[in-house]
Amino acid sequence: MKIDAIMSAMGVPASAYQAQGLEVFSPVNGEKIGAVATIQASDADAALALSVKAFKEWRHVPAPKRGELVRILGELLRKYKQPLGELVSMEAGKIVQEGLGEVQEMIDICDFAVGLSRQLYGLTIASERPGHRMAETWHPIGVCGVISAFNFPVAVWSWNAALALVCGNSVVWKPSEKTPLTAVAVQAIMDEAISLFGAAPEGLSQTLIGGRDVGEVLTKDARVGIVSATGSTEMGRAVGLAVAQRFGRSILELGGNNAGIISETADLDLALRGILFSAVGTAGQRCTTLRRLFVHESIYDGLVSKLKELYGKVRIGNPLENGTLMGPLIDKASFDRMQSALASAKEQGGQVTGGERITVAGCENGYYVKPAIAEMPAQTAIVLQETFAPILYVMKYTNFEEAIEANNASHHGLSSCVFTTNLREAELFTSDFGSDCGIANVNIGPSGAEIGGAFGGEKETGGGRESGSDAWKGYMRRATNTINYSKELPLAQGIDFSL
Ligand code: UN1
Repeated sequence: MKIDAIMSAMGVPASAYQAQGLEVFSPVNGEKIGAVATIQASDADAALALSVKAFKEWRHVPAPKRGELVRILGELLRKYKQPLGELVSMEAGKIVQEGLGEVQEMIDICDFAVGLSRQLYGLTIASERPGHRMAETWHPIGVCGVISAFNFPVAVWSWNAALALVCGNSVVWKPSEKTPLTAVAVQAIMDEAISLFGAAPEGLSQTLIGGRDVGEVLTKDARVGIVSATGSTEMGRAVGLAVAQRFGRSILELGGNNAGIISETADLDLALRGILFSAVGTAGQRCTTLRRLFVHESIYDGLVSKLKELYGKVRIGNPLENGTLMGPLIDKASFDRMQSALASAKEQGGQVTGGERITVAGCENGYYVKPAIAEMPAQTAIVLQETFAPILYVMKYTNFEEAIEANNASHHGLSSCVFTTNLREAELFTSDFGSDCGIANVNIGPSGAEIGGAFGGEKETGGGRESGSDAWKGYMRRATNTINYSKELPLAQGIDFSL
């Protein structure tokens, strides 16, 4: 079977994916592709104890040396890019190009983290007192718990793990129950990296496959210094509250109800291509997927009719086959949610094109759909709800400031974009009065972010930042040091405390 070839190419033993426990069904055709052993919440205790022990050793390893482990991981990911990308495609249902892209993101963040391992810079601060020096130093926190979702089953782990490891933390990963096979494969690759590295403590990076209760251990146990969680807003609310309850730190990357504004000055060819990839790509199952579109009334009819034409040309089918652009939804529940959202859209005055289930030969049990365009009279309740499916709500606007307001009316604040050739509009969109999202793009869709920028967003998106820029600071604790190298003890604030 194909899965055996894929797994053996990465050195994953059959016992790891043909075990007893959680059964895995491919969204491509509904076939069972493996089963993995799971743990109970009670077993997580030992894993955390080991992780704490590993952290205490790992923090003694100099950061550039820690970077060496991540460099080896990046090299192995280059070596296994093809099989791992295909496995992502089989288990998550995204097209192979996007499965490979996801592994590329892993490679990119490894490279970034290796460079970072020599750049965990702190500040030197001017002291108001003579003979004093102030500094800001950065230190590892401890165990970093990673909770990830099905749609980016491997990249999200790497964004967190690569940074956490160079920062001197240990890592415990609870992957989505929908995608445990890719987690098993990534853990095997990590284990290989650790053995090539030679001197990493046991349990430095662990994967715990289990149910929600296992994730809850990570959120509630004070030994987990940072919890980085990606998933629904509902999940993030539970995680955020549990972690806050014990004053732990959380990095939350939750939903997005991302919008695009298409100005009357937009380069329409560019805009159409941008809309298509970000609304239809990954079958609408990225948290950065384009879900709401505000089109200037003067170009609305032409743009929407061209968009419908393009939608009709999207090759929907087996994501493992060359040339396919859109694969299936992850499961039946996802399909049902899409259908109910489309029914609500109609009830709320929308005109829906597409959205029906289609049969793909050889993949009859997969949930394949036509991507949907819902032309809405206004931003109704359903438009303001994130549905993790390829539904694009399209609306007209007259005034650019109103379009920005409409963009910001979402409860979420992850990603956004404007297509315009008007400098004023572009600058306004990215200004203090512009998009309120963590990502605000010009002449490029809202999805497909590079790892070099900080990734995350505001409001119900959770506020966390991962991957590039200074997101590494989220994985370290900051200390302010005041050092007195004088023979006096002057007090700050001008206080005289002499006897
Ligand atoms: C996600 O869907 O969880 O911007 C993240 C993008 C990717 C990340 C998506 N780099 O589309």
